[in-house]
This record gives sequence, C-alpha cells and structure tokens, in this order.
Amino acid sequence: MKEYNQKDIEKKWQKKWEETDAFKIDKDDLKKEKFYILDMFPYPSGDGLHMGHTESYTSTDIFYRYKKMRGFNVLHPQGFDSFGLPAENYAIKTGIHPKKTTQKNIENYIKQMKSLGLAYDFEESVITSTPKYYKWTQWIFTKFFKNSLVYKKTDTINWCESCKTGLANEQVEGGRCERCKNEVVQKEVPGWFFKITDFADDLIEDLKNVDWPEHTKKNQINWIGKSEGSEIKFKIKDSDKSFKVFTTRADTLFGVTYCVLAPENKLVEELKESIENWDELGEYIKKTKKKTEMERMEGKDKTGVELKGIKVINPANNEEVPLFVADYVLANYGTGAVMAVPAHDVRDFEFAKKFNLPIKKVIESHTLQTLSQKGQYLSSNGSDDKGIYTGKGVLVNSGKFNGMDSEEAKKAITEFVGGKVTTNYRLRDWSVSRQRYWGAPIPIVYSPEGEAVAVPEEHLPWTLPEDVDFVPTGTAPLAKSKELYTRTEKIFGKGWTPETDTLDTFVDSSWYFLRYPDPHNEKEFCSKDRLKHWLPVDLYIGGEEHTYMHLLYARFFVKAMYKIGLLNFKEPFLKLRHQGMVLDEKGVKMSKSKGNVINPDEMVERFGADAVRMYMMFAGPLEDDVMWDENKVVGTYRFLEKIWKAKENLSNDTSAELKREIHKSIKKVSEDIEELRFNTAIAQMMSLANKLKSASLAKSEYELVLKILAPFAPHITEEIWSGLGNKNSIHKESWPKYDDILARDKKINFVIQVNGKLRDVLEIDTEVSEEEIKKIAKKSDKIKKWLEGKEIKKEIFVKGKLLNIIV
Ligand code: ANZ
Repeated sequence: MKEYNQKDIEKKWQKKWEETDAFKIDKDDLKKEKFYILDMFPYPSGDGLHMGHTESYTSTDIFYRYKKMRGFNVLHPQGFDSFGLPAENYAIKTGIHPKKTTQKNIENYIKQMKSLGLAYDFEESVITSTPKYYKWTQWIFTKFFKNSLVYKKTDTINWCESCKTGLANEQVEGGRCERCKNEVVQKEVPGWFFKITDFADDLIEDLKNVDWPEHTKKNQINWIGKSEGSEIKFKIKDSDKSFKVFTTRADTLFGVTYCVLAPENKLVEELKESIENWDELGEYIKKTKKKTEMERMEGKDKTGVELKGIKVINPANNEEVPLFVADYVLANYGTGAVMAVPAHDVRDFEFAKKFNLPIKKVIESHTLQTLSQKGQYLSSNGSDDKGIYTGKGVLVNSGKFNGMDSEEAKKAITEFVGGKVTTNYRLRDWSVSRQRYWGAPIPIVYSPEGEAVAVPEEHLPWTLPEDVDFVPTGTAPLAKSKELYTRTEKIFGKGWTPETDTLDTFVDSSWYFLRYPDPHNEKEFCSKDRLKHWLPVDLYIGGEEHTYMHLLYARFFVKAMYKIGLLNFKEPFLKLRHQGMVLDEKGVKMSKSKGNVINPDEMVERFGADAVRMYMMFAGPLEDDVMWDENKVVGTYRFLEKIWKAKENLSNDTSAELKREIHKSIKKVSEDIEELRFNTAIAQMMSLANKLKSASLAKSEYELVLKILAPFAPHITEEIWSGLGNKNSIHKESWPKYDDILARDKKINFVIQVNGKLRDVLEIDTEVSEEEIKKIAKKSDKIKKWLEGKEIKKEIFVKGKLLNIIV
C-alpha cells in the first residue's frame, strides 16, 4: 500500500492548480448567486506570514471552497497593504529602496500562501503601493476634495519625534506611538483632514444593519463618543467677555463652585490684562504642553492655576465663582471650558478637594429621598453631605427647580439660562497627512498664490518620486525631490509647488475591497456593473486587535463615496467575525521579542498543509484563542492517514450503520461550516473516520466523505479523488446532499427508572411505541429484580426519554 506522503501530494496539486488556473472566477457571470468573502489583507513584512494569518486565511479558504461547491460564484481575493513605515524604516537602515523590499516580501507571502493550499488568484491581487492602485486612492481623494470632504488646517496633532511624523488619534496607544512605542507629543502642523465627523451619527446608526460581534459595534460607538448635553454661557465679571461650557449635567448648574478653561483656550490670552498672576499661569501652560492627552485625562493628581483677579458669573443664580486653568480640561472637546460641580463629578471633586473649593450638593438620589439611605454616595460623611453623588435624582438647593427630577431639569435649566441643547462627539476629523516617504503622495499642488488645487485625473497616478533621501529630518522626504518640483512646474506653470506629504496608509486600506472585483480597470476604480454585482462584502474575517480603526475608516469611506454618488450602499461589510489569537504551548501570545513565534513554513514542511490547516481549525472555535500544541498536529495527521488508508479496502456496499453515519456527517458538517464552527465539523469527521476501518465502505459513499473533507484538506482529497478515477477536480464537484431519513438519529438511549432511580438504559429504535417500550423494560434482567413481588402502582412515561416505574 502506498503510504500517505503529504509532501509529494501537496506539491503536485499546488502545481496542477496553478497550471489549470483552478482559482480563477468569471467576475462577469451574473447567473450564479454571488458571495464575496474577504480577508484582512496583510502588510508584507520581512518576517513573513504568522500563525494568526494562517488561521484566519484557512478559515476563509474553507468557507470559500464550501460555498463554491454549493454553486455560488465566490470572490475570495487576497492582496497586500504594502505602503507603510516598516519598509521605510528598513530603507533608512539599509539604503535599500522600499519598493524592492516590499516586492521581495510579497513574493515570499505568495509562496507561503500557496504552500498552505490557499485558493487565491494572485493575478487579481491588489497591491496598495503600486501606481496602478494608488492612482485610485488619489482619485478618490480628489473627489473628496471637490466635495469638501477633505480640507487643510493647521492643528495641534499627535507627533512622534522618533518617526518624525504626525499620527491619528487612533495610532496613539497610551500616549505612545503605536509603531515605535516612543512618546507622542502635541505639535502644531498644517495638514489634511477627512471630514469623518460629518458621518458620526450614521456611523453609529448604521451598525444596526450589520451582523458584527456586539463588542466590536460597541467599540465603534464608544470611539465616536456621542454625548448629548447643553452649551451654557458664563460671563466674566466686569467685562464684556464670556465663554461657553459644554455640560451633560445642566441640572447641576446651581452646584457650580468654579469654572475651568483648558490651557490652550484662546480666552486665557485675551484676559491677560486682567490676570494678576500671569507669570505663574504662563509657566503652568508651558508645562502642560509636554503632557499627552491620556496623562491629562487620567492623572489622579489634579493640577491647575486660578486666574487671580477674574470672577465668573453663574447664570442660574448670579453667584460669583473663581476661574481656573487646569489641564484636566481638554482643548479639543466640547468648548474647551467646563463648569465644575464637585458634588456630582469625580474629577471636579478631586480638584476641589485639592484646591479647597466649596462642594455644593444640588442632586439627591431618589433612594436617599425615599429611604433616607445613601446607597450611591461614594464617600459620604454624615447628613451635611460633602461626598460625591454622580447619579440621577431630585434637585435640591436649586431655587425654583427644587424637587424637579434631574432628567427633566436638564432641559428646564438650559432654557432658563438661555443655553442650547447640543450634541458632542469624541470623534475628531481624521488627520491623513504624513511626513513620510513610503505612502501615496497627496495629489494636491499649490498655485503661486498658495491656493490648493487637486491634481487633475489625467495626471494621476501622481507618482511617488524616486530621487529622495529617506532619512527623516522632520521635513517631508518628498520636499527633497527635484523631480517632483520640476514635474509640478512643467504641468502647472512657474511658481507652482507640490504638496509633499503622503497619505496615512489607513487611507489605502479604507477602500481596497472595492477594487478586488476589477483590479485591472484603468478607467474606473471598479466598473459600475461589477460594483453593483459584488458589493457589499458578505463576510469579512480578521483579527480584532488593531482593526477597530480600519473598520471605522472603511465605513467612513463607503459613506462618503455613497454621499457623492460613487456607491449605492452604505455599509461595506455585512457580516464580520474575528478569529482568536494563536498562543504558544504555555498560552503566551506569540511575539518576536519573546522568541516564541512558530513559523508556518516549518510546520507545513513537517506535517503538510492539510494537517496544519485542520489542526488550526480543530483547536477550538474560530473566535477563541488557539494554543499551539505540536502533539495535536500529529493527531490531525493521523486522522488524514485513516482517510487515506480507507481507499485500500473499498467494498461493493456500505454497511447500513456506516451509511447513516456518513449522512449524519454531511448534515453536521454543512450546518457547522455555515456557522463557521469548523472545530465541531472536524470533530464529526474524526469520529466518522474511526468507523471507516471496521465497516464495509463502497466507493460512492467514500466519495461523499472526501467531498465534505475537501474544503478542509484540499490536497489529500484531490489526490484520492483522482486516484479513484475521477477526471475533474474534487473542488469543482457539488456539495453532497444528505438523505434526511438516514441522517436522523435512529437509536436513542432510553432511560428506565424504578422509583425514580436509574436502573437501566435501553438502546431502542425511535419508532418503537410506548406499549412496546414498557414490555421491553419489564423483560430486562436489570429491571426485573426490582419489580419482583411488588405491585406496579404507576408508570410515568416521557416520550423519547424515560420510563419511571413506581412500585
Ligand atoms: C458639569 C458637570 C456636572 C459635568 C456633573 C458632569 C457631571 P462626556 O459625557 O464625556 O461628554 N467636560 C466638558 N468638556 C470638557 C473638556 N473639554 N475637557 C474635560 N472635561 C470636559 O462628558 C461631558 C462632561 O465632561 C461635561 O459635563 C463636563 O463636565 C466635562 F455633575 O459639566 B460636566
């Protein structure tokens, strides 16, 4: 008998599939129902694919093959998110052009993906760093520009000193650069911004229309941070100046004991003349510039400086309160000014304690009112409460509003002081300018008068110049390109200059899924027909880490493109699932620095792609973390061997029992794949494989087994299939139908009790009647002895489950 030699088999079929263009699809075939399954495309790093990729790409590959066998026309593309910092940093170190490194890495990724048997048509890939692709990234940018969805402003942005570039809020983690982990500072830099805030409400609302994990939806909502509140004007005493605060608790207005301006608030400078301690204040403001937003928000030790000589009038009761500058108030949220109510807000409370400011209670909890209890007070100290209560309740110490419910009072008090009900968002416009080289050039040129003009379509792609020095100096590398400046003057005239920033790479990945249906189109980003047919994406699978922002940005792109008539749908990904992480044997996340990374190549080399694919899927539910365990890969290898060996003992007939088992498996595996429960589908096939050896199995039923296994283990099944004399690929076969009657459980375990105690379990046919069961039970030796000499008083019968004989 020929041994199962996975190495030869896998190489042989991978070559054959390639030669026969096995994974090509007709994208214009409108007759078949379409299904678009999308992977999060990788950044082609020098390290190659990691096990996380292997896991998620295997899952989509299985689903793709299954859907195809079900008769769908399935689009299952792969590409490369190939602009970005690592290639540029590598270029800085080695002098090798990022284009070269990227190309080399992509080739390696493709080789790895092929060796795993992943069915991608790489001729239909998108590679974001190619002019062919970024032409359309730039084209969309110019469309946004013409429709006022992108604009330029000078703003304080997050700046990474080490990468010498601006970063979006989303790229700052705990005050550090997401990439290099160095501290991020605030810097005033001119740059381009996408108007994502225009879509804040839709970005929340439309989540109702997609099938996504709840926590991912929640995360999007939290990031957008919609907050309903009021804007209330406070006047400065003896001055015509005033400022507005944003508050979500207008009901607490009578409890204001001071106000705070953010250090960056322009009013501070305007009040300079009247401020008695300007030096102290200036010193403080300078210091806060060094702090990150996170430090300011989370800092336990509150700091600030009172504006001596200034008083503020509370519009509700005309009381005079002091004004402070404190860094816990942020400049770019709300109005950059707050009314402080220490009795009902934690941060104000901490501040008031430190600066010895009055704490005035104006809300009493309902429970406190009715039960005289102080359930929700965090630190109450007796009846003249100086604690803090942040909940809803009833107004006290609030003039004519006393006794009013706090929710009701929000509106009433806002109206009373002539304020305005407003909504605030945490979401900021998306800053997309990067002072880096390896990205798509922003397709903007400036007239000699400084007016920004979009590069016309005929000059797109607006190519990335090659004559630059990558070493970062703080000015954009493109500013050093002679070619870019000459090109600009040649096309637009003397005195015209190019924009020298490049686009954030998140821009590239915000629309790549729109390109896959038509990646070679030179006239449109995607033909209208193909767009209409293929989009939106039916199923998107990818990791949870680092993808929140990508998801938000992609959703924004689709909404913005919808708004300007480029698309006819508003959500890109109808269904989304995340795969878990791959951990090492000890349950530790794999990472280069820990040295516990497992290389997929090595595993494929040792066990074969089929065994590795199956193990990854068998190790647990897709969304759970997988602990890599080499011994268990051996287990899936053995399973494949059992399938392999079965071909040597085929009979003319399949035993009735095995036939039932096979149909049950078809049913279970189909249902499980639909629900992405690959692990339980494999468990079913493993249990089936154990039964193959001892029973007689005919070729026709064996082929059914091969077909349901084919999406999981595409090589071995193809080899056996062809060995059985089949001319066409197994992957072009239809998914088998199961016989409903055979797939049903024939026998059930029926429990027999005597006086409620389990005495016997009978394996009986589901069709046996109640009378018949009672007879069989009483004949059983295990039961007889309990009934001897006794009178049966009652029989309790539960259909399909148990009989309880009471004596
Ligand atoms: C008075 C007050 C009393 C507040 C109270 C809360 C509780 P969210 O829900 O996140 O929108 N705030 C407003 N602008 C701020 C800024 N620029 N920096 C820091 N804090 C700011 O939070 C809104 C609340 O955060 C506002 O409501 C304001 O404090 C504070 F018992 O006003 B509140």
